[in-house]
Amino acid sequence: MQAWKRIIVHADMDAFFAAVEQLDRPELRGKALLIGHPGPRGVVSTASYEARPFGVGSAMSMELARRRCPQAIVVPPRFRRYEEVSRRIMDVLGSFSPSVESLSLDEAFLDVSGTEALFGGPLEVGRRIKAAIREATGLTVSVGVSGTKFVAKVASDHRKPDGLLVVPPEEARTFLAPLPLRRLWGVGPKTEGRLRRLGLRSIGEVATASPSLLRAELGTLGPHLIALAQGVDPRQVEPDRAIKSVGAETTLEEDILGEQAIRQHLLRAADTVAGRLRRKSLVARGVRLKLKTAGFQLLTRQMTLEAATDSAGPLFSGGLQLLRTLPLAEPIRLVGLTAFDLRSEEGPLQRDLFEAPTRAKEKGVDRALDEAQRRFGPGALRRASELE
Ligand code: TTP
Ligand code: MG
Repeated sequence: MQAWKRIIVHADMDAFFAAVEQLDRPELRGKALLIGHPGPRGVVSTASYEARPFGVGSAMSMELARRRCPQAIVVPPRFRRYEEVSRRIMDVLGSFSPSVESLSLDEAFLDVSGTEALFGGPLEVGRRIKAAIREATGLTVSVGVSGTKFVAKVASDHRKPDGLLVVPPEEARTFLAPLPLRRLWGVGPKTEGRLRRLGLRSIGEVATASPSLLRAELGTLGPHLIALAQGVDPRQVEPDRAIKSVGAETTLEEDILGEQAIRQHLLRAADTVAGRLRRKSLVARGVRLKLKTAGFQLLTRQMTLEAATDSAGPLFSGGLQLLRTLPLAEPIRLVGLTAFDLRSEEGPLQRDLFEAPTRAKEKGVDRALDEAQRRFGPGALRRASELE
């Protein structure tokens, strides 16, 4: 048996939008659903598996879908909810590997090479991912595991819904051979037509086709398709670039002296940073203060907060605590505050079970500030403490 050089997982949620609706509204479970707007111009985002045997699915006009499946219940989409569930899914995937590349709300690649000691071999890691997603969201996912992105993706689709298929690298070519041309990445209706005119009818036939013939017909796409058909795909999983920190700093028009003066700028920076965190649905556990003296000396201090936050209050108090540890004899020309140690707000580990009762109120104030800034521009509203 050939060793696995890489273990690539592709995970794709089953009937994602429809499954979330059935999760949230038990009366919809087991029913044919069309997710989309009911009007004459409406388009189907997805159909529940109960509706699919009627020949309805994504991107079809709602009108046609309703004709084909008149008993289907039409449910308008709730994107914010799907995003929320998606964040939870991506957090779960992130607990299996730092190398997660999300392709859409419900789909991602993971490179889990080298995690065998932790999560077991290809089949075991697939099982664990499925169980962890079900546990965290109540939803089913289909998972494909192989040595390349392409084969992992085809494999996840092969046993949908709730599927798990492992294709060892040495079996990839045999696995792909009988599949239709359209399953090759980069083959749409046009390319399919060209391949057919060359007498090719399956992926297996592309795998053994003459490279020069395919190059003449398709240019560089030709050899690329042959490689894919042979199960060769060098593309790496490209992890989503994580945002490491969110900061705000101001270079002052006039140097300032002393804690009172610096406080004002600190609060403003905390508000800006908190607003940015909320817009990105992130919470921060770390806060860093940065000051530059009139003599261009850089002073920085950082600390860990008691709880992760996206509110200006805790960021400001953290900054203030740090400020008090610094010698403030010299005038200051720059004040900056940075939030770090970030995670997504909806993550399973981040929810603060023992939220302080004041937090809801804090959140209300923060939202009002966000809204005012959106409507009237930055600085539209000031906290009373800032005006003191
Ligand atoms: P898909 O993963 O393509 O479809 P799906 O999850 O609904 O079903 P499957 O079990 O076959 O994976 O897309 C994920 C979600 O993206 C889907 O639930 C709705 C949305 N979507 C659209 O809004 N329009 C589209 O054309 C497609 C393909 C998907
Ligand atoms: Mg899906």
